[in-house]
Amino acid sequence: MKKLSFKTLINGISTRTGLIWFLVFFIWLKTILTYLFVFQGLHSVNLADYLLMLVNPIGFTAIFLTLPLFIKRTPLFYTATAIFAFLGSLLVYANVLYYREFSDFLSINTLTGGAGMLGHGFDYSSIPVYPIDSLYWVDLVVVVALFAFRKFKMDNRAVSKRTAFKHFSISLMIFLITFWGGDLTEHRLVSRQAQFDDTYVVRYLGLGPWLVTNGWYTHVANQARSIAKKSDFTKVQKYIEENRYLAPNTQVFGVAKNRNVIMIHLESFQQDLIDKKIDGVAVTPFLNSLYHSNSTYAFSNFWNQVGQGKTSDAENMLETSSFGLPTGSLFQSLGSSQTFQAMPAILNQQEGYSSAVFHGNVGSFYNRINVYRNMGFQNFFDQSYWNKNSENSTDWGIKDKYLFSGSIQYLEQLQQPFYAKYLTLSNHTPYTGLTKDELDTKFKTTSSPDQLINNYFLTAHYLDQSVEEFFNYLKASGLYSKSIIVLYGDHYGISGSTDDNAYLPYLGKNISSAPLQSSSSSSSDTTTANNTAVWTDYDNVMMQRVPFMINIPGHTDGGISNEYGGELDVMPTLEHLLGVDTKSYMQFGQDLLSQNRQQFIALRNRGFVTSSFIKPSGTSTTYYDTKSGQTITPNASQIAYLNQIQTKVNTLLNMSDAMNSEDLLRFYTPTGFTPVDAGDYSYNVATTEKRLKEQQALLKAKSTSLLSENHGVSTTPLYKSTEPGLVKSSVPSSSSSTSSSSKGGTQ
Ligand code: GP9
Ligand code: MN
Repeated sequence: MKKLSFKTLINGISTRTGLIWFLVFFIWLKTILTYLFVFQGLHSVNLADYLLMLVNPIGFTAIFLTLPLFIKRTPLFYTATAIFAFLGSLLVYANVLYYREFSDFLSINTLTGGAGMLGHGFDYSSIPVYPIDSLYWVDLVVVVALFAFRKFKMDNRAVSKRTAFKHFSISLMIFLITFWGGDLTEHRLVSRQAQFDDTYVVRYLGLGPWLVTNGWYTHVANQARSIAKKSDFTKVQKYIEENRYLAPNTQVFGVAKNRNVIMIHLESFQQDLIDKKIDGVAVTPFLNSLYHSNSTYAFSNFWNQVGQGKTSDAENMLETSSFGLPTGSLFQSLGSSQTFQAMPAILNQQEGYSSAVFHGNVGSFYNRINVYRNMGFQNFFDQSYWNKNSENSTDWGIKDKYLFSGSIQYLEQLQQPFYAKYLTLSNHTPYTGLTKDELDTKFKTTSSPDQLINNYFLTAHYLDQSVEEFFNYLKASGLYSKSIIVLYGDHYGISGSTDDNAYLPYLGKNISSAPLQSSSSSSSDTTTANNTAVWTDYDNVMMQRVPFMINIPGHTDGGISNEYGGELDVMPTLEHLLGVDTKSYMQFGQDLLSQNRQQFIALRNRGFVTSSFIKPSGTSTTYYDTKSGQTITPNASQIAYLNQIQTKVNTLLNMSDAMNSEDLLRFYTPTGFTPVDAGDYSYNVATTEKRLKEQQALLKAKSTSLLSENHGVSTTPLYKSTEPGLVKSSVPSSSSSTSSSSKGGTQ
C-alpha cells in the first residue's frame, strides 16, 4: 500500500503539471517556515494577518512557475522550470541571510548597491550560515537526483494551451485574492508602502511583490534623480547662503561644548499638554517643571512641520534641517539611497561624538534601519534589544518606562560625548495598552464620552513619569551634569485623531480668543472649560504647536522664549550651542537663538504662521489673526505682505524638496566632512554587543564610556522605576563589565 502511494506520488510529480505544483508547494513551505521562524512571524497580530501570511506565497510563486507550461519543447520546459524554481528558492534564502544581519528584506537598492551594501565595504561573509539552511535547497536537490537516477522521467507530453492557461489563471486568481485580502486589511497597502514599513507588504503580499513594488518606487525616485545636475545643487546652496544661514549668537555659541546630547522625542505630544490640569492635578508635572526651569531654553511658539511622514518627517527635520516630502515618508521612499549630511555624522566628525537611537518599535518601521545607517548612526537599539512580551509592550512596541530603563546597559557603554536619541511610543494613538497597575493612582483622567481623549491624558502622564524616572537616573549616575537634554513633541496627538469639538472643553473656554501664550504659560484647568466655542482652522494650526526645550543642567540663563520657530530650526540651534559651525552645511532652519531670523514658519501644507497672521494651508483663502484667532480681511498692504510671505514659504519648501527628491547633496561634500559609508554600520544585536564590549576593552584607560569611568561597574541598579514589571524583576546586579547576556528591560 505504502509503496503504491509513493509510486502514485512519483507518477503524479512526473507529469509536467504535477512537477510544477510540487515545486510551488515546497517554495510555499520554505517561505512559511521562514516567515514564522526567521522573520518573527512578520509581527503578525491577528488571525487575518496570519491567514494572509500563510496564503501569500502561493499565488505569486505559481504565476511564475506555471509560465513554463506554455512551452512545448521538453528541454526548454524543464530548463525554464528549473530556473524559476531556483530563483524562487534563492529569493527566500537571500532574504534569510539578509534578514539575519539587517532585520530587513532585500530591496532593489540593496541589490544594486544603491544603499551602500554591495561593494561598499560590508563583509557579507560575516553573516552566519547554518547547516539547517540546506533545507532551503533540499527539494531541488531531491528533484534533480530523482531525474539523475531515472526515478523521474522527463514528460514529453506538452500540456495544451488551454490547460496551461487554466493553471496560470488559477495562480493569478489566488494572487488577486491575496492582494484583495491584503488591501482590505491594510487599506491602499501598496501605495502606502512608501509610508510605513516593508514588513506590511511582505506580510500581506509576500517577498516577490515586495521586491516588485519596491523596484517601482525606486524607479520613480531615480527618475527625478537622474536628470539632476550639479547646477541644481548650486541654486540651493546660493539660496541657503543668502536667505537661511544665520551666524550664531556669540553669547551662547559653544556653551554646551563636549556635553552628551540626549534627545527625547515625545510621541504625539502637543504644546497644550504643558501646564494642563485635570481636577487641579497636572497631566505632565515633570515636563512642566522642565519647561519653567531656568536651566531650560523653552519655546512657547514652536510648531511641528511634519507632513504625511509624521514621526519620520520630524526625525528628518531634526537630523538634517530639511523638510520631509510633500507626500509619503522620505525615510521610507528615499531613505535607503539618500545622501545625508546629518547630525550623528557631523557631530562625530567635528566633535568626536558617538551616536545611538533607542526605539521600542521594530527597526524596519519607517525604514529606519537603512536611513540611520545612511545618516551615520553608529548604533540603533530597536525592539530586538528588548525581550518583547505582552507585559512590556503595547501594539506599537516597548513601553516608555521599559525603553528608558532597558537602554541603560547600552547607554553606559557609549563613548562620551555621545548623541543619543530616544523615540518614545506609549503616547501614540489609540493611547491604549497600559494596564491598571501601571497607571498612577494619584492621577485621574477626564471623563469625556470620547475614550480616546481620556486615554490620551493617561498615556501623556505615563510618558511624563517615564521621562522623570530617566532624569532621576541621569542625576544618580552623574550623566546629568555632563549632558544637555533636548525634548520635543513630534506632531499633533489628540487633535485631528478625534472629533475636535470633543476636545474643545479640555482646551479652556478661550482657546479661540486667548492670547497666544495662554495655553502654554498659564495653567488651564480643564474642569473650568466652557465648550460653547467652535473649532476652527485657527485651532487646527494652533494645535500643531509642540514643546521644544533644551535643558542645560548647571546653567541658569534659560527661560521661556516667545520666538516663533519650528522643527526645521532645531539642528542649527543645537549645533551652535555645541560649538559647531554650520556655515558650510545645507540646512534650511535658522538658529532660534540667532539675530535676524526670518519671521515666518512654513507648514508642510504650504500654510504659514507669523507673529501676526496665520494661513492654515497654501490654498486657504481665510487668514487669522495669530493673537486673537479672529478671521481677518486683509487690506491692500497686508495682502502684499501675505503674498510675499507665501512666495517665501513656497521657495523654502521647493528648495528643500529639490534637494531631497533629487538627492542633490551627492554633488557636494562640505569642507572637512567625509561622506557617510552605510557599510560601516550594522545594528544586529550580537554584532553590536560584541563591538561595544571590544571597543571598551581595546581603549582600556582611554575609554570614556560611563561604564569604563565607573571601573566596569554597571550603573543599571541606579535606575528606579515605578513600573510593576520592572520593580519585580529588579535584582541588584553586582560589578559586571558586560551586560550583553541580559536584554534591555529586564534589569
Ligand atoms: C513608529 C513610531 C510612530 O515607530 O515612530 O510613528 P507615527 O505614527 O507617529 O508617524
Ligand atoms: Mn509620531
